[in-house]
Amino acid sequence: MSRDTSIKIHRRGLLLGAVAALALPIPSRSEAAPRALVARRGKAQVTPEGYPETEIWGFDGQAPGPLLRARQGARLQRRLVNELPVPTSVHWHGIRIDNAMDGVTGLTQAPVAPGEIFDYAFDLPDAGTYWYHAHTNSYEQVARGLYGALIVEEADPPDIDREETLILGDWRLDRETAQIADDFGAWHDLSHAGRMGNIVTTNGKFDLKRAARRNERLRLRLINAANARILALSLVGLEGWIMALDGMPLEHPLAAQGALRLAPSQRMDLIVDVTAADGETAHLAQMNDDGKWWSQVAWDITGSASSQRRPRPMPLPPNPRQAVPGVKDARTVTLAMEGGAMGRLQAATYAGKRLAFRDLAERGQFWAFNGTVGRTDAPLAEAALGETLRIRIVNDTVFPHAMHLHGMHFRDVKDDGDSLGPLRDTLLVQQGETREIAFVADNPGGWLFHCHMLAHAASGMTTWVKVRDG
Ligand SMILES: [Cu+2]
Repeated sequence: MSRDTSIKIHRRGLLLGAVAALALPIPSRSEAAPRALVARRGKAQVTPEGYPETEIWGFDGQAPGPLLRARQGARLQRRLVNELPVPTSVHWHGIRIDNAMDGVTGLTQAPVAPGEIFDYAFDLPDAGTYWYHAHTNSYEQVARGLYGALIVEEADPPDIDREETLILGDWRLDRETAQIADDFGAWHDLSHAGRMGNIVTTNGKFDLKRAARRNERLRLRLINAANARILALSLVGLEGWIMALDGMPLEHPLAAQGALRLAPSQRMDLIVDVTAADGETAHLAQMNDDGKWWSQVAWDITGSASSQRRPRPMPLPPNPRQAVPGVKDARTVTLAMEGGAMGRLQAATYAGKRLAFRDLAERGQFWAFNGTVGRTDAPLAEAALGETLRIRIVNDTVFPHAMHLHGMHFRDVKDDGDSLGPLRDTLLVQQGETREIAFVADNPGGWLFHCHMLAHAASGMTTWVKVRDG
């Protein structure tokens, strides 16, 4: 029996959990409590050495939080312990998860109050690069540092020398004190491009330095944990391939050339060879539109791993359920995005009332989906279990938006369904652009669908999709 089938059976078992619970043996007292993941205050050296430390909120007091690693098919369990002064929750971004574990307060769970706990336990059906982050007032909590990497290892991993997980964060710090600017929800951020920082870190460090050898083969797992910043990255002294996007392997890896664009919450797995010579420095760089670049991560090259480069890598092993069949005949739902500064939104419905744009603005609400601000009781769409659904996203605003679907990955639809893009969980939709996505609604429950520019999500760009249970 293939692993694919056994996972499906296990998932089915989970769905029946509510009914079957009475028949299950009561866990013995000796059963250990899950490992803790403590949301609490901490300090971090976000700025270069010599500058003051920054007070952050982080999982286990660190930003980023601990790197979580598990094998594909394993079950991950963590007890969230909330030692923050405010309620919180954890979303396991990109995991095709049991709905009750998705961490969205108000939709899949109640907020975890200060001093309280919540036990997360879920299966990991897919290998790949994922991350976890607070999903309660996330425009503030993620900006304060409540995020970390979640790596799910393939049973049959690629042949590399070593891997590095690189999680990029964007901090808005007061230039005098190096403390986080507490202007969360500032109207300019809500109504324009979101909360941009003034320092971009890798694994919490402003200038991450590493060592490598010539012709060494590295797997780089890139994660954009920024609130709103779309990263344009490039490789200097490294050459290789894009192997996976948002955790999901590409059937045909792409050459990693030019600007590697990573919208908020997106991930990219690269396999790269060090082509810089002994004594040189290789870089993961940020670049601007003019092609100018500056170092984000630097690898000092000493010695060589082999005398020549290795052959091109094989694609990563596919995850289960990567196919999206029946797209051409699938039902299509439209999501019209409007609002923001310099937009055309005249009025929209907010909390059941039709309000003019200036009245919405007074309430800090600047964006609408299909004429409605924020999540309502009724979902954007309700799908039958297993139905393939298309969503046409019309961006009638002058800003790009990174649309993230919880619980299921989608493909973007090209040529009216004749070709499909890579399987992803977050799609960057540029200003004025119309894009279409399609996914198999095979995960029952209520799933958030929102902009991952987190200030936008808090200012109207949040809706949800309901998948019926059978
Ligand atoms: Cu947005």
